Amino acid sequence: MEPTAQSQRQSPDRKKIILDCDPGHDDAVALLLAHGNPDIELLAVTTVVGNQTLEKVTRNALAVGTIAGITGVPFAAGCGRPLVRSIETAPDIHGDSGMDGPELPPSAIELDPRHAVDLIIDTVMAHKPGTVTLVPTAGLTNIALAARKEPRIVERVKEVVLMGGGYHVGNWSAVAEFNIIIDPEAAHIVFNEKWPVVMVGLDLTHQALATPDVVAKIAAIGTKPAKFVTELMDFFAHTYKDAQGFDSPPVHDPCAVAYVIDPSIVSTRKVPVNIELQGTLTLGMTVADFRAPAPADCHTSVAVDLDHERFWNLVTEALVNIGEPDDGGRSEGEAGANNNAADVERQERADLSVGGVK
Ligand code: PIR
Ligand code: CA
Repeated sequence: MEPTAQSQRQSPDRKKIILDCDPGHDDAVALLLAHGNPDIELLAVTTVVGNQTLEKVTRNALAVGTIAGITGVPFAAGCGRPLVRSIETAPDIHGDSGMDGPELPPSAIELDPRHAVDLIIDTVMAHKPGTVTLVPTAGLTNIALAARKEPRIVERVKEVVLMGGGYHVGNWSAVAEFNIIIDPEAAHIVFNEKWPVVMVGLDLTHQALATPDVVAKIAAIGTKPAKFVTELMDFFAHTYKDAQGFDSPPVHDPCAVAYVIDPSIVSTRKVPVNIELQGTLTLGMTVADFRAPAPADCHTSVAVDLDHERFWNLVTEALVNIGEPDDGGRSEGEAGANNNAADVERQERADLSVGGVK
């Protein structure tokens, strides 16, 4: 039987996440995936300096939330600079706005007055222990400060599933990844607290390529949010080609969300990981020690292999579920709650195009 928009509705025990991000082309896709997937309950969206200044990435987050029709989810701005180092942004990859390419609408979402660190703490403390997953897809400044300001969150958080690092790959230096190297001290704090940490690093995310057939499937959905994603991917493809010689751009951040939705899409390996803070050539390296079986108290693991087809199906299905938020198909801002004829038709079109026999 074909799934309908109805059967795509929220499951009873959705996974609660806080997305801490710096949109960012791939952060935008991560936010759309989190919002549009029926198994995720997005509790809060927080921003931090990274791909661009705090002001720019916060504006971008609000614009993505507006395009997706997100309501009832608090958005809060966090740290405007790393703990110790000076600000380093990535305009060569993400452009001057931090999310160059598509035109951005004015925000229909009002920013929460709290600092992101306080929103993270309030949200974790307001929920039962072991129920909230933190999903950082940017530098770890907010998360590190939250752990320092309210240490009780460390035991309370279910796990930290972060996009960052790489056990064999770097992108901002030969051995370091951007999200870690821009605030290595914050990363050190996060990796050394005793909460479970899943590092979804470049080893994994370089498998999440937005190939032309993937982008064509997204374009075929035909909605404004889907078109927005294709425009993001178009810009990202060009900068990734110019800066790093990729034929198709790796879409890092939604991989962390995909792991939360369905861990079977991302294989992981338990291994001790620590952050290089002293190295002259290796600052910010995520050093994983694979020499022996991981000790029993090891609380870190790294992502290894991605199921490319199922990953992109999740992204595509989320966009189908989001539908056309402006056309009246959406009420109350519940992910996947659309249930009009146009949505059913879109779902059917996507069923034909996603992962189908070629
Ligand atoms: C991507 C990013 C930064 C630099 C490059 N070259 C590519 C951003 C993405 O948003 C992602 O979270 C992470 N940092 C990948 O390094
Ligand atoms: Ca990011």
